[in-house]
Amino acid sequence: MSFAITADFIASGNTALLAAHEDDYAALGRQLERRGIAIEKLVARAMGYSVAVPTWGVGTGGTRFARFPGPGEPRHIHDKLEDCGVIHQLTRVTDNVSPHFPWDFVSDYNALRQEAAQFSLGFDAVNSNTFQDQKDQKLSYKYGSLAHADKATRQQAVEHNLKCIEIGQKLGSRALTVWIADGTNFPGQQNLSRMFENYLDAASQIYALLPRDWLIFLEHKMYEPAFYSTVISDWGSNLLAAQQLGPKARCLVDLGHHAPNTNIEQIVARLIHAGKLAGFHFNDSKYGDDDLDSGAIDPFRLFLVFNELVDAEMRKAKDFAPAYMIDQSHNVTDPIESLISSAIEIQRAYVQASLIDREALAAAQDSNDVMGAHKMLKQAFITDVSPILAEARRRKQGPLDPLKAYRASGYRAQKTAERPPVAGNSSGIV
Ligand code: AFD
Ligand code: MN
Ligand code: MN
Repeated sequence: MSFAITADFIASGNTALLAAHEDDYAALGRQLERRGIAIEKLVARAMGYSVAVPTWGVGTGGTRFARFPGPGEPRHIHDKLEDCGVIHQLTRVTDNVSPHFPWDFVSDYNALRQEAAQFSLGFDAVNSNTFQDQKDQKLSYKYGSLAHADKATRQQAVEHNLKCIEIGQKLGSRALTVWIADGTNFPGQQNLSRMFENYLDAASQIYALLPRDWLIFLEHKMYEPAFYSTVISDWGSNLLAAQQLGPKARCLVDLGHHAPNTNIEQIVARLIHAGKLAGFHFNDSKYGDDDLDSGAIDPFRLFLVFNELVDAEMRKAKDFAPAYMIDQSHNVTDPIESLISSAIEIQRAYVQASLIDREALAAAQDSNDVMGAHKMLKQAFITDVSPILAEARRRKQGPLDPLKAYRASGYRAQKTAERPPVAGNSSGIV
């Protein structure tokens, strides 16, 4: 029988922290009341929020230089689900996982769905992988996949995506996320227009076979592994592709996939306007696709993204139903700690953005009260909503302090004993 964190353990941890929490919660409640905000409404919003965890995020990540495996790493999708279960148990905000294939291939997906349900987990978007060659694969993706110059290679990549959909249907998923690494490293290596057309042709074959209630999420990324040109490099190319494919195609925003200093929240606003926002891969970065923990580097930017999202939600923007997912690489931390912390930071940004009085903000904007409008955003951002997040967790039988509970549980040490290290796995990505 493998080790698990119990409800009793969480409850007894909370007992010791309860008096201080109640004090903080009451104080914040009084402060918000003076600002005309009912704290209960915010707790309800925090309780209703959910963000999916990527199955690949619970393994230790790395760079192209090295990977330093951590103790007790998950060896396969079954261990990954167990770890994702703990993240949900301790945050009460990550009730879905986003699997990646072929990394998470198994023989029985109905059984996998049951297994996930035992951890109160469901499945979010399925991710295809045509950026690596797999063992026994007929044609190589070295020079591309859906945009490859060779038709048979494009076809192979289409078939892999169709297989992902088939698996996703068994798992209860409703979307396919497609990120391709296709691009070039040398000017002249390929015809830039033809690559895009090849991509559109291949993607439309996947689109044509999407189940009725499914969406396809197209993920853009400016560079890496291609360093001169990438086929779906930015939100412009992404939007063009999504528009050409049809209403079930939407654009996924990975926060790390833009040029430095790009105004990501404005891109989000544009995609909302077009009814084409698929959702997010949350992470944080300083220089590029760093895949650092959400809110670790620039929490204000995360907040500004949520400002657009809450605004769209409040005004009931058309076709607005974003899928929230995390996409991070945890190279120097325990991935479970990083994902716990990130999920809470994302939920925090959502609650902070919910503090804004939208009518008052619009009035300030209409009268060109620049400082007044700016201060409304800033005041929301600097409000410490931690007691609201803690209360939301407590009401769902979660811990007041998830990191403290995780460390005290001894989960990692237990798993280190249960999971012998996998030999020979030194690749940078998980
Ligand atoms: C890429 C993308 C993407 C992909 C992942 C694989 O962000 O979402 O699935 O890395 O690890 O950079
Ligand atoms: Mn991503
Ligand atoms: Mn990425």
